[in-house]
Amino acid sequence: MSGALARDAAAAQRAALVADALAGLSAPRKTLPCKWLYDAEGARLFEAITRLPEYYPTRTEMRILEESGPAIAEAIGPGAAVVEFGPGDGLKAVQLLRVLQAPVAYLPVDIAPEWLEAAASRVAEAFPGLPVRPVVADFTQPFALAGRAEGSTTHLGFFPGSTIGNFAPEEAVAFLRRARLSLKSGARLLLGADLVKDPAVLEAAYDDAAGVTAAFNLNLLRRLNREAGADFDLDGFRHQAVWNAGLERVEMHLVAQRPQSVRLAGRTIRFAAGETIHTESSHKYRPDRLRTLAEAGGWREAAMWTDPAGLFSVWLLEG
Ligand code: AVJ
Repeated sequence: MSGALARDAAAAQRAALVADALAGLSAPRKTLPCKWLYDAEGARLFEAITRLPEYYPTRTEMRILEESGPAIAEAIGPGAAVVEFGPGDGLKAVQLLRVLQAPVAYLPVDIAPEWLEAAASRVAEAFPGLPVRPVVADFTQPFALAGRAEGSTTHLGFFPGSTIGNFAPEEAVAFLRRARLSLKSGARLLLGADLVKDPAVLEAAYDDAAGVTAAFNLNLLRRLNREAGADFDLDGFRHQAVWNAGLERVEMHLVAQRPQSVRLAGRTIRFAAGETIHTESSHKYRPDRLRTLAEAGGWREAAMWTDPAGLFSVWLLEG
């Protein structure tokens, strides 16, 4: 991107952050969209989270892709063009492409060009002959893929990590519908979904002993101070992860430790002691529930793989 374009994009992003923060922090139950957790420092902290002993999803999903690799490859068949939604560091794509039979292209989709770059170069390095075509798009909105990739039989959507769990159920259905349209007819979707389990295991995964997840959550306030001109006192808030049994999700909150006022974009936001900002929901699924969600989104189950302990699931859906 040219300097001017990059500056425009950064300014637009800051304006969107301020608008989201004002809306979320004026609501009766304060909230901030979890997508803002991922600035450069947030992305670095998330990578550190994926290596924590308590955070089982990343390594469990990688293990499923590895150990069920032959079955997954068999179910998918040769000639797939892999379209990954939110590729992160590209490591999961490398693992998937390693097991697939003769994949024909890799199309990472993300709103942030600098992230696409990281995933694209990692995959290009691991598979020198494979066409890699990054797509800059917000996959929480409808987007179009230009034509069908290089002689592929079909597009294979890839949405790992249980990122789908950050959506409320109705948003997840909307995402699944849009994904089906974007991927076009005959598409399939390989979807990672974290499973309901012992709340103690879940809460530890989102509140680790080393405090990395706490730092990840609190970094959102640091970002608001830097990019939205806010004056949050970081010592005034504490990280909290709670299992919401009714909604079957882990919620991250930032809890005000005492009454306080914060300035943000010319407004004053007041906090009572103990009041929280809800910063993320991570929904966990029972297989039946995921099936119902997939069907509401226009997909049906072709196959499902899990690890021996039943912690995490990988689904192959067909449109
Ligand atoms: C990247 C959305 C899958 O919900 O488990 C990790 C993000 N938040 N620890 C998740 C996250 C706190 C993660 N996802």
